[in-house]
Amino acid sequence: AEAAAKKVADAAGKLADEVIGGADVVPGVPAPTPPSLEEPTDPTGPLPPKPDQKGATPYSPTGAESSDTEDAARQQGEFLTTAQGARLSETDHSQKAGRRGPVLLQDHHLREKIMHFDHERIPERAVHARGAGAHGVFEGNGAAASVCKAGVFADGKQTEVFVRFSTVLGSRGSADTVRDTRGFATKFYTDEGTWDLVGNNIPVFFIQDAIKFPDVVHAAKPHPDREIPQAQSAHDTFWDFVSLHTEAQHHTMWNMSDRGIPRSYRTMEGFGVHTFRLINDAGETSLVKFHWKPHLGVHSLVWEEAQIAAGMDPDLHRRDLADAIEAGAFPKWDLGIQVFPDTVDSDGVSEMFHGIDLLDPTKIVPEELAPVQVIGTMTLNANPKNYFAETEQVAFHPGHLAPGIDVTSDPLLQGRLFSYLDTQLTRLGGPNFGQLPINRPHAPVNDMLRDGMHQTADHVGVAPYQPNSLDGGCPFLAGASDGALVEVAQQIADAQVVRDAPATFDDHFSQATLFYASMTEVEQEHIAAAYTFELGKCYEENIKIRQVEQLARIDHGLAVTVATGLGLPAPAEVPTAEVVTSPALSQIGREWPSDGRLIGILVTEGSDVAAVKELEQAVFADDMVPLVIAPTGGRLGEGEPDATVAVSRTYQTQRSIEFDALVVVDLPAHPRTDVLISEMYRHKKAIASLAPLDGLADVGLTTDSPGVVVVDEAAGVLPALKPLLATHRAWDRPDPVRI
Ligand code: HDE
Repeated sequence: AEAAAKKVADAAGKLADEVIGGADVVPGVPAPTPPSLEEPTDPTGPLPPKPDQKGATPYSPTGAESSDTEDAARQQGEFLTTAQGARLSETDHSQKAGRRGPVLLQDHHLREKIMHFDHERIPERAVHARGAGAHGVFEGNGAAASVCKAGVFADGKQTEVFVRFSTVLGSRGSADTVRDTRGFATKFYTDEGTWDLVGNNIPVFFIQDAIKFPDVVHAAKPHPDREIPQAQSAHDTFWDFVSLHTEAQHHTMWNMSDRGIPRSYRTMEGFGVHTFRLINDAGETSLVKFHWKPHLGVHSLVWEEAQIAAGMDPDLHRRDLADAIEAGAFPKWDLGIQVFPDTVDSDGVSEMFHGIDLLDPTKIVPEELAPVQVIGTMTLNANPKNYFAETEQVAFHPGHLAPGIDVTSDPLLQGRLFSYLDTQLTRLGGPNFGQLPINRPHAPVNDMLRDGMHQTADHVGVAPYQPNSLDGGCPFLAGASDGALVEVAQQIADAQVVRDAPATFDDHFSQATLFYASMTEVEQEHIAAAYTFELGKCYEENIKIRQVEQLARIDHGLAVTVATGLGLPAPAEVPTAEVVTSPALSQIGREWPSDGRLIGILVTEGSDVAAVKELEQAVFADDMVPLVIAPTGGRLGEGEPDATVAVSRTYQTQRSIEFDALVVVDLPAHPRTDVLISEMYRHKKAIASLAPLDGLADVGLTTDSPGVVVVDEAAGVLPALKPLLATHRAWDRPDPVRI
């Protein structure tokens, strides 16, 4: 082992000499100075503690020891081996009959290596293929006790979670910032069995009945002939479907709003969408809708930023999530419920609330009618160690429920209960995906499921059936008092078999009207621009005309604006629903904390390094992230060890989309930073400057523009910037060009 270690050390030394230009690389030519091997940028904060990789057991963010300490999947020993554990001395050349001869079939190492590589890919998810995951902890606050007996909600109870955020339409390699719905799926590893809350960042869905899911997805995915466009709804088949199947109009309106282009996963709300039924200790039931409320507030990109990011940084959202967690800025969400009585109304109809059908997943219940009550808080505090093992292989299922949480007859939810088991057979290759580390419950499992592809359990006993006497009757059946999942007795109507829906499902427009009417003027402008852009990408005139006519049934003014943008005649005015508003639906007009926001600090070669350092530390101290933008990489103030500042972005690698605000220390004369400032300005982001902002009239920027402040000293920057960040953007800044 010693000899081998020496060999490795020598080889590493040789490699390092070659790479950094050690002595004697070219005889007679002096060796160049080795560059510093230090990270050019300072780490932004401590990594969260991670325990050793302990075999196949999932990582535990609460530090709880798992009962399973099997070592099966662990990398053991320091030597490279075959899959069978035979040590290898060479892995660069295949065995050949002589140096120039053909390769030998007997080379097991070659065949094993290539065979495994050939099968490394699995089918991507049919929808939600692109995602990013994180581990965390959910802590209940006890407020749900009167409506739900599930232990996960008990006051102070901590439960490990794994969350996967996703886009819906794009393939695994598509961009994060496309206009789309985002998945927000949470696996709660509760003591009473795993509970999955498989939701989205939009509280309604395109369809009311699961049988329409293949239709909407086929329409929304790329055209089947050329497979264009990737990860977009801006094409004919999508608008063909949603303009014909009008129950999609409400969800489509949310997609065209700023909700379709979130600033970050950290600034998204999440929704369970369907109505669920909760059961308390006394066996009483209530109906609820689940909401996730981000502590950082709800913020979005503007469309131009989303488009730029798709090219400049298609990983913007997954990078943002991973970086924040790694820096210790753990994202948090409150989990809340809207509670509705589980009663039958005067017309003998159940699951109705203020005339809203709670079984219709295209409807919301405005928060003003049923406030969201917080029942716990989730903190994401650890990144996955292995993307494939965790984020790719995690398998969610809306039917994974803990005692106290039950489904309703929402026909969309009912169909999902079938789909999520079924799809894993293709995706994960067999029925034992529940044994994968990320999918293993943290509650004890004693099922009688046996054998099958990828079986990793070594089950004991001879009687995997019930009843039995040969295994002593084990495993035993539990009663409600032992925490068993007991079905809730429910009256199912004395009914006939039909393929139909209740009459309340026929209202496809009133809540789209409610949503649009609840938006501020600037949000309405964004919606009109989004419809105009998307329909402008369609080729078929009749599809555009039909969709504009549907918009007229939501809001005639909106329809006229979009028609004008498309060069179509204004549609006829038709009656719309009575206009009511729900202010809670708007993202603008509220103030949010500035925590976790990214602040660009723009410097030049001649900038005062001490002032930059002071600024950087002040940003950190205020729980935000400073990113210093300089002409070249490395450090500012090299040679003054106490006063150096790491450069995070160069003029070449920066782009405005990742900064929430910009601090100009000195104004460079450089075309790339001109673009930076002009985009920051156009996207209504806060700008604070220590230098006079002269010569920027071309981009519309003057020192008295809203959201632009010029300050005299570094200490004045953050007090000026934070109130501007609280509203996310300077919404009152005039639009030089429509964004
Ligand atoms: Fe999904 N959905 N879905 N869905 N869904 C999947 O399951 C499906 C629906 C949602 O990060 C698939 O394991 C049907 C609503 C999320 O792994 C698949 C219907 C909502 C994720 C599937 C719906 C969602 C999925 C693909 C109509 C919000 C990603 C891979 C009845 C409440 C989960 C997989 C992850 C994934 C089917 C509708 C959310 C094919 C049939 C409504 C967040 O089974």
